[in-house]
Amino acid sequence: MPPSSLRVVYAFAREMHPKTSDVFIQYGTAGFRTKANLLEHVVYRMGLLAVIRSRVKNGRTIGMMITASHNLEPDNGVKLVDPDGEMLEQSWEEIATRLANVSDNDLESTTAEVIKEVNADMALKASVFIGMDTRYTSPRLAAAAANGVIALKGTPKEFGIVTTPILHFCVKCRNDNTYGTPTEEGYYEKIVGAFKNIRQKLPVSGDYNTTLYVDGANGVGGKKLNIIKKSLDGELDLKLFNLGGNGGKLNLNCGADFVKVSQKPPVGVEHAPFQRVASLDGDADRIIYYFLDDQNVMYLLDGDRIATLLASYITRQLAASGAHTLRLGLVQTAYANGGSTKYITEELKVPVSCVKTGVKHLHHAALAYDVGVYFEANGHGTVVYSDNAKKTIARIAREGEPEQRAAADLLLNFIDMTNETVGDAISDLFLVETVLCARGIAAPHWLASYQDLPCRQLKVTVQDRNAISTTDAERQCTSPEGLQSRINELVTTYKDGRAFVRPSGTEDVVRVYAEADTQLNADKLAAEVAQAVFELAGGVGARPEL
Ligand code: G16
Repeated sequence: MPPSSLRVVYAFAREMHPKTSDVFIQYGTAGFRTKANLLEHVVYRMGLLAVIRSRVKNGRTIGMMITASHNLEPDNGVKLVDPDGEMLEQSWEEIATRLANVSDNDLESTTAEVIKEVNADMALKASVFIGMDTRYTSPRLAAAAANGVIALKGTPKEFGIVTTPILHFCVKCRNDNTYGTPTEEGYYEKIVGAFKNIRQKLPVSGDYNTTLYVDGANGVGGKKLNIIKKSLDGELDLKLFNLGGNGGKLNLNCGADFVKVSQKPPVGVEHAPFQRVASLDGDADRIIYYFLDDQNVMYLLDGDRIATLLASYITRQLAASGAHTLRLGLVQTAYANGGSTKYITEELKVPVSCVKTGVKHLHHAALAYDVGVYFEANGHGTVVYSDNAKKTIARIAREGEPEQRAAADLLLNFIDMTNETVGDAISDLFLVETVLCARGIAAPHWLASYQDLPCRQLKVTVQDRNAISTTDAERQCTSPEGLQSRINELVTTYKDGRAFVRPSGTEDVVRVYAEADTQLNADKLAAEVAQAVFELAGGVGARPEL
């Protein structure tokens, strides 16, 4: 494409998606996220960038997802998906931020600059897959995305309303046809098909029962499970709640983030004692389990629990199949409960690494293992298998001793059931249900594997959340001055105390995490740290209360 034809980039921007706000916006933990009415020009520009990225990747397909995932309804967002279905390469985040913030008048020249900088061959074809969540603002933004793609003569393909992980899956399949078929149906065939296959081999046993309640967060995940439910032939009896009707609002007092952070059951879900419930978030890239006992006390089975459940099952299957050379490792963030990390290292004897918040960081670290299990405590995670692991397991399934073959064969189904591109609530749900069924256990048994330290998460609003900077996988805070030493002082006054603060990359807040020996102490420590943030980092609004 000759540079003169970039004129259309400016024309589209001025005519259809003008920049109407001067609020600076940054590519954060999972793309751009803010109030939906501030995003149209940003999404249009990301359409341009997706085309450039596709050309830099030799015409391979790039994904664009319109979603603000766990955020409330008035927000929206956009993120780019790389050809292997992974999050956008981090070095491009700065380019994305630059392009999103220039004035309309500078857009044409900045686009030309970026093309030159990344050495994109604009004569190549470019392909962009676009998906969106159920927010009422999403269709308009998806149209802006498509216009961005068209402005640079790329080919957009719109998937309509899909979960974020379905879009990641389709991008991967489009670029690697050995992974599956790049359609929503192709996703169901692979993930649900593998679950049904595995169920043929693993009869229901012990205390496991096939009924699962699901909190759909009034988002897209519940709707897709409603489609899947019809094909499950009783292998799993899904009872679905919060499907978006009856006035239920997206992520409001329900969904994985609400359940994890508030440590309360969601509204809109029926409860039966000891019945396990899976809570999804708005775009179904996170999942949390919980149950209530006969006194209505709630027990949370969060991302750490899911990670340990999956890691221990895979470890056993690898041992049973004789694949001793394959190295399994687990990746967590600073939010991982101290109880889980102790259990992983001391009981499971699995290597564990800690990285910064954000699936992009976890995913990358997990690739260092033959089998990398990664989960954030908030329920965002999956398992990735190296080519070597897949080949080794497939070889054993063909050539091993009969018992080894059976274990390897189950693992192959397990791998097929896994969406390796990103954390996926639906795929994770089937993985968890498979392991619980294989072990013949109910949720209380799962919970008993280790004890969590009581913890609390809070949010503090400050003038500029970037006043907080961190190091050591966000466990230490380097600015503002004096905050870390204050946190250190506070932590030492509590038994088993631990706390950290970090700026959110998806909401305009500073997050505070604390754990201690009792819930009361964890709550107090979190509140004291929140006050320190408020005082030293320019808090606005009401001072956090003790
Ligand atoms: C996104 C990211 C997650 C992250 C979460 C919160 O989740 O994908 O990795 O843990 O935001 O991030 P922060 O604390 O920076 O706001 P989701 O489900 O909203 O896409």
